[in-house]
Amino acid sequence: KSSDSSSSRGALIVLEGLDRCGKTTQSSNLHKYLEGLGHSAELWRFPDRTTSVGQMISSYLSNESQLDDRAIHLLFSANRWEKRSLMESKLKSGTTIIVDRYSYSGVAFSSAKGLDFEWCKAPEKGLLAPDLVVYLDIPPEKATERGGYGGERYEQLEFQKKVRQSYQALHDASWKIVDACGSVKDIEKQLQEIVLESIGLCQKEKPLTCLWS
Ligand code: T5A
Ligand code: NA
Repeated sequence: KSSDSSSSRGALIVLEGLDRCGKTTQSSNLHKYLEGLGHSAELWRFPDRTTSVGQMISSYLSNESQLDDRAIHLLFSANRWEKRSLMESKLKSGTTIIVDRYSYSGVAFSSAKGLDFEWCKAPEKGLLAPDLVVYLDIPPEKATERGGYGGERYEQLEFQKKVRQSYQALHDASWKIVDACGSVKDIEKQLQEIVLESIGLCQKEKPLTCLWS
């Protein structure tokens, strides 16, 4: 099989974890690193607050509006569905996409509120499955000590403890758990290694699949 990178697809790389685990820092550094190596790569994030659905989510997260738990869950999912076809075409054209939060956040945060786990997973079915999920693992107590904590709706210690348990029920073979308590540089090095490996597999024509596979 061909490993010619000009005709092969990009990788879908997702970063997950509790609030303040360092996803944004790491996904941005990773994006710069891949571009520096000459890869075609984009940095995405969910919620994507730029769309009209995203603006409803943003207002909910900053406590400016109230929504039923199931309604906000479905909005988070809709916010991923509205980007699905663009995601697929980018990946097929050879662009690697690094995504800061994805369906796993959707399920982990909503099920931590007490919603049924399978009900939470259902609307994500059919979205593209990541090639790699990097879970930045931080004890909830440690995350609260980081900059800017407490500004948004879900940034509360007891809730984050439940979110961490929900995440543990979502692990599958595509996950790599990385200790998020090390230095930014240390974590960055680990990510670079596992991400390059994942991009390499996609260049060898690993098929694109859908959740929940
Ligand atoms: N949500 C999201 C749902 O409920 N359902 C869904 O479907 C989705 C997609 C918003 C909220 O929405 C929920 C989850 C969230 O509660 P968000 O906008 O991504 O999601 O908000 P956060 O995840 O909280 O994003 P943050 O930017 O706040 O946190 P990050 O990205 O994890 O962390 P980062 O990189 O900004 O770093 C936080 C701080 O720590 C420092 C940084 O300098 C910064 O001050 N830091 C470190 N300090 C020490 N050592 C390190 N290794 C560090 N790395 C970073
Ligand atoms: Na947050």
